[in-house]
Amino acid sequence: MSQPPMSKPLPPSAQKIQEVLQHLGISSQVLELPQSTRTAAEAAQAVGCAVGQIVKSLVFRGKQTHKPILVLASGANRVNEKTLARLVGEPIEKADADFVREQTGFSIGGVPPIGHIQPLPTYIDEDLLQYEEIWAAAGTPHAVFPLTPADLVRMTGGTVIPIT
Ligand code: 5CA
Repeated sequence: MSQPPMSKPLPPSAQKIQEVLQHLGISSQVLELPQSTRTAAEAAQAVGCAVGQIVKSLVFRGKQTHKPILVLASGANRVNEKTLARLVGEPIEKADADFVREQTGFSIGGVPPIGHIQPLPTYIDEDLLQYEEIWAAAGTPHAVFPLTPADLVRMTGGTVIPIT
């Protein structure tokens, strides 16, 4: 596992994402930054991109089945829960912090689009597809990685939808 020279080892959650990327054949390097990347706005500021280029990994929960749903939304967008409910086939609600950790293995602010403890049904905001490069969380609130929208679709097997 090669790191750039002089860089510190990644914390375990970020290292896991680096390894998942390598397994998937994606050459992207996870960056552990001194600045917070906990929110989309902070992540955009930290990497110097538009907030719309940040991939928010949002976990929802089916109100009836309690099944998890992962939505990968542009940092610029709010998810329309009615649209999502229609797609999922049941009313949904925003997951709480415990549910997010139980279902993904990661804490809010660092939830990545891949590498969860189980596969999650995944929906991808079509607005992310307009960018050449986007950035996603890599397991911690200080770790991110760049990727293309095509990589995001391929690595998650997610369904691209209008989310707003
Ligand atoms: N690291 C950045 C992107 S690189 C990140 O994780 N952004 S995020 O948008 O995907 O994650 C923060 C999101 O977690 C918020 O948009 C919000 O939807 C959700 N969130 C924050 N606090 C809570 C909370 N207490 N309960 C449930 N969801 C929360």
